[in-house]
Amino acid sequence: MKAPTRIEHIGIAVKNLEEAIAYYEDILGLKCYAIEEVEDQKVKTAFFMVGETKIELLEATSEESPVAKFIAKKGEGIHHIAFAVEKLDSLLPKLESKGVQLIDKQPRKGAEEMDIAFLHPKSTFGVLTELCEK
Ligand code: CMX
Repeated sequence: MKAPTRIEHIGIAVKNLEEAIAYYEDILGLKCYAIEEVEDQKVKTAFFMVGETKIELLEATSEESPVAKFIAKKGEGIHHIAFAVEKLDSLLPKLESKGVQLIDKQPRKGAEEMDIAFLHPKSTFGVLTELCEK
């Protein structure tokens, strides 16, 4: 596989988006440049640029949201890491043939109009991994 080109973003699960945004802006001095709801993922997201990488804050919009389940089980904190990749659609079957458990067998649309696919944390040493392509 061609190696990922960079860490696209780090996803952080929070209970309250507004309170978390205030921390990143007022204490760390970053600027929230976008807030977006991703309906099919049942999350509201807030984005910050840090160099080439983004921080993506995630607040659940429903109790069935993966983020709500994550917080109920593990509490707030780092939820996933997202790598920028090329040719995501042809990459997924290659990963599957190497034994990686795919959550998404086909790329789908995520925040910021990216094509995304998740890999199951059980096959990635405990880290929910997102692959994304602009
Ligand atoms: N990181 C690491 N481990 C995780 C995890 C995470 N974010 N989420 C769940 N797990 C672990 C659980 O702890 C559990 O482990 P054990 O079996 O050892 O207890 C196991 O995975 C199964 O978890 P679960 O609570 O039973 O939850 P589900 O199986 O229903 O779902 C997952 C788990 C990863 C498949 C699901 O959360 C998912 O599909 N995630 C991808 C989509 C997503 O997270 N979207 C939100 C972000 C949207 C965006 O960025 O746009």
